[in-house]
Amino acid sequence: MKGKGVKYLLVFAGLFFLAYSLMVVNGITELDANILNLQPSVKNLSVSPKAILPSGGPVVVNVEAVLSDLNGIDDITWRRCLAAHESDLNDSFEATLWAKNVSLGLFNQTNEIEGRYSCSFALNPSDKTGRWVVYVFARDMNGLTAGWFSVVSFASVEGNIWVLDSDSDGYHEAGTFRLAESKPAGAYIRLLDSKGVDCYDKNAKAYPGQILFFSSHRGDGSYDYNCDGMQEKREEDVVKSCLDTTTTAWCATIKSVPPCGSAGLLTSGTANGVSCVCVPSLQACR
Ligand SMILES: [Ca+2]
Ligand SMILES: [Ca+2]
Ligand SMILES: [Ca+2]
Repeated sequence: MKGKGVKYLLVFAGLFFLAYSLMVVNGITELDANILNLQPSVKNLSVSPKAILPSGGPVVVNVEAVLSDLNGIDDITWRRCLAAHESDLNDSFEATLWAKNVSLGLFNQTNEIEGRYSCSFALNPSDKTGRWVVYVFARDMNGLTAGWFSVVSFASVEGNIWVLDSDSDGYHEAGTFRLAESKPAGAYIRLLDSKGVDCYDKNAKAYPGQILFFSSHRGDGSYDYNCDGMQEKREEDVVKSCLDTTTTAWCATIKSVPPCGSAGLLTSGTANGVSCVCVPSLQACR
């Protein structure tokens, strides 16, 4: 009975010591965080787009960065996204003008000491072209700072944008942008040299503004040769009759306007002083 009591006492003493040790350890850990003013850190995730294509309107640049501070991310009290044109920066990356200055917001907290932050700003047609330096900046409660730089090329790539013109009619296929200093392999032309967007890039006779009519489809079943989205028939009127020059007999009356590419119309012209000849022709369209 006496031996059992000692055993319980020892187990109790052991548990108490273990709990006390954990409290001390925890206490020390918390004490460390409060005493040490650790510097925040900023790490690059991404800036996109890195090169901005010419555009008639503003282009939004999205920035993502990982910020961490061993004192906890709540310790980071000042977070900014800054961007300056390179001509406004000195050699030590101090800007005389940060033309873009927006706050950096947390969107995904990884853990107590780290989170993913993002910001976005717009580059407008009125902004300077060339290189822009993006600076993500963080400062903690104790005034310790950290930052990270990246570069965005704005509208300086205009001459290096290539587009496909497979049928060589001078009009390019939509959505075929390539960025390259020299001509990529294939039927690429500079965007600067393109006359516009082709509606069908496998037939050089089909392009915006085509004035001619054709009696066979352009290659994909459509007769829209002038790229206006419609298939316009050349002959919309029903030809009533026609004199056959061989038999000098009147041809049968045409009852309806044939569809594009179909026979049924009588060609017009002058023969023997008569204003038409009786030869069936195909409906042409554009
Ligand atoms: Ca083309
Ligand atoms: Ca074409
Ligand atoms: Ca058309």
